[in-house]
Amino acid sequence: MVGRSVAAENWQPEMEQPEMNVQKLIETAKMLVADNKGLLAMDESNPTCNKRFAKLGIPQTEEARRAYRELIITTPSLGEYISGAILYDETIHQQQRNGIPFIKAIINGGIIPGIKVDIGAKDMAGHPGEKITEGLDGLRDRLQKYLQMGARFAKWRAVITIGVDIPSRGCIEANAQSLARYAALCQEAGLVPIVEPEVLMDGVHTLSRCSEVIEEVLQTLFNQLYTQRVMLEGMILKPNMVLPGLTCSQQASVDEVADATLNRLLRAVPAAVPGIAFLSGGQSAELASARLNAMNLKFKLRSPWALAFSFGRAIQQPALELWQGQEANVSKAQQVLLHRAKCNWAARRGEYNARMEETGA
Ligand code: 5MM
Repeated sequence: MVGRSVAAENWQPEMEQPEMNVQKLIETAKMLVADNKGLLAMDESNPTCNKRFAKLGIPQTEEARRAYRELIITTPSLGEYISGAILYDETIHQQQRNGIPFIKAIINGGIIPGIKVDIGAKDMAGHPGEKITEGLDGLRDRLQKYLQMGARFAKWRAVITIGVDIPSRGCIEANAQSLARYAALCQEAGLVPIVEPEVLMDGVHTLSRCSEVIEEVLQTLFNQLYTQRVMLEGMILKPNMVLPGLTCSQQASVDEVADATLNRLLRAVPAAVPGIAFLSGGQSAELASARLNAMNLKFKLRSPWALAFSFGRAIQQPALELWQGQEANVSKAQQVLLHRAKCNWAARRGEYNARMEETGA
């Protein structure tokens, strides 16, 4: 495992890559986790977005996806609780009905635009039941294009599955190396990389099995980030919380999840990383807020990094269910979306509680 200070001391950006604006990367990374705000993941690929629409009987069309993303982006005061929004390629090219480009509206709302740049997790050759994320070919050019459009950070998601005899070393190492190569290319381009190694919740595994896997994944990942000369101060880690599998007979309390998550992260994540922005991974919106709250309550003083959020479903799902594709429901759905953003902002302060859900305040 790489020592914390070694990664920072070895970093000689001005000499090695003069064109890289190190200070800007560090500032952007800090801004993404500042003021108790967090990221809104609205980067569902078309197949994922369509699947969620289909479940609610919403048409799976480009116009429906555009209208839904307009609902999110035009939510009044969203920038008070959300620091950055992760977009999908289709979305970053779209505009509001009044012609204002989404990316301009996001920036005007005080939110930093980001972009998902992986092209998805595919079956991994020789590794039944495991995935490898693709998208490195041509990435340097795509990053330039997104930077010119106004994006200031990017995101890449690797998927690790827990099951019988998996994850394998081959899968963990290949995904860690891809994440590190993506992160190095992002920093070269001047974009802050959000590094997302997601260990899926699906399965019967216990909390302790999940803990072990996450620690191994993170140790491997930070070795690769070091090897690929990624500047830890200019990135954000987006991991999942340590949880028992969805079908495990022994579920865990909010405090147990907070303890298991932070104990493993403290072992594996260097202090130079400015922030950890958790994904929600299919947890209910309320549980994701409660668990984030517990982590901040119990560990804020001991944690070297900001403990933030980069939730997709745990912010969007209640609003999507209310919207149902109907123009008449836009304002109500926006209120619900803002409420979830505010709950997670409160959770970062350790001030989230069940009363917030009752009053909607
Ligand atoms: C794990 O998914 C990411 C976070 O969302 P949740 O909080 O809902 O778990 C999310 O950013 C994800 O990477 C995007 O939705 C893109 O996913 P797909 O599957 O469409 O590539």
